Amino acid sequence: MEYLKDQSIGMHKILFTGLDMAGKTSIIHALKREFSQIINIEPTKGISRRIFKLFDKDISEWDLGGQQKYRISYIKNPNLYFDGTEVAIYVIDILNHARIPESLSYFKDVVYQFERLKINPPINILFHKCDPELLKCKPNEVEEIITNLTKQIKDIAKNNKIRFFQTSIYNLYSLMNAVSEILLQLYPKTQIIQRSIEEFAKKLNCDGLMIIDDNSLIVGSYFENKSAKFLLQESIQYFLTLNDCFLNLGNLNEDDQILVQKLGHHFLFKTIILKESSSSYHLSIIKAHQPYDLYFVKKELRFFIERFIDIINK
Ligand SMILES: Nc1nc2c(ncn2[C@@H]2O[C@H](COP(=O)(O)OP(=O)(O)OP(=O)(O)O)[C@@H](O)[C@H]2O)c(=O)[nH]1
Ligand SMILES: [Mg+2]
Repeated sequence: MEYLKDQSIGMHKILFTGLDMAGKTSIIHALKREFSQIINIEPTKGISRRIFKLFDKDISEWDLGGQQKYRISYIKNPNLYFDGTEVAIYVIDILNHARIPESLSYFKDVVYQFERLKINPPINILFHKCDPELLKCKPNEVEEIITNLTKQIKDIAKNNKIRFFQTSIYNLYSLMNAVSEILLQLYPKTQIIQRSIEEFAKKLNCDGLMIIDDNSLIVGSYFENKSAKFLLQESIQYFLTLNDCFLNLGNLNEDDQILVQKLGHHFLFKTIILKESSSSYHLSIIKAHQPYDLYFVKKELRFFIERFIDIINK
């Protein structure tokens, strides 16, 4: 375990914690779009750690298995597990009413460990398993649970910076949105990036544009109106999975793109691979008018992405 700790030096440490069965590992798999792994998911034994890049920074993601025996050992050795946390993500299964008191009690323990270690990471609560079907059938019930929980969590967290999100693995966008907002807090350049995305979207005269990285994180977006926002958010997971499906069938060609005409809009989905860093970014664009412009934006897209990388690396 000391070995793991030493390796994390110089990286941003993100901690996923919560009770067993809350859905932590499923969230991580969903963001990697490893849906087949979710079906056969096993409880995490101890901790599972992964290192990935967000822009030019290494993120060390710690997924703490939530079974009671592990929770006891984390609390006994807080400096081994909680120390160095820069961002905490606490996952609560809102479907399991019976275990909510237990989850709040463990949350209290976690907050106490941060205090003991004299660290003050922003805490992000995921009210998880807010499945689309559930929100449709029982919106009031869900709202009541969440309002109650929010109040109790704020009481426990006292002065900690805390944010709340509603998520479900059945709504990939909810995870992409939550985890990107959480991680982008680490990047002071986010606002500059956002401005350059807005400028580019206006130049293309499009109604909406989203840029997504390899880990399904939204690095920036622009929406001209509510309907463009809704359509891009609802369709993004299908574009990403369709793109994965084609990647499994063969290598990506520079000219490859997915174009869809539906609901009076034109959608363009394109992956740009940066050879220098071997990372890739996905662009999703929606446009209601002059759709044929989309066929001629290849050069502009590449130019924009290169500029965007320059901003990140400066
Ligand atoms: N309905 C619903 N079920 C989910 C969701 N996310 C995860 N699950 C299910 O919740 C169960 C537990 O998921 P895990 O990801 O293993 O939970 P965990 O928090 O990693 O559990 P530990 O590793 O034991 O700490 C699995 O059966 C998942 O299919 C969700 O958004 N909605
Ligand atoms: Mg797990």
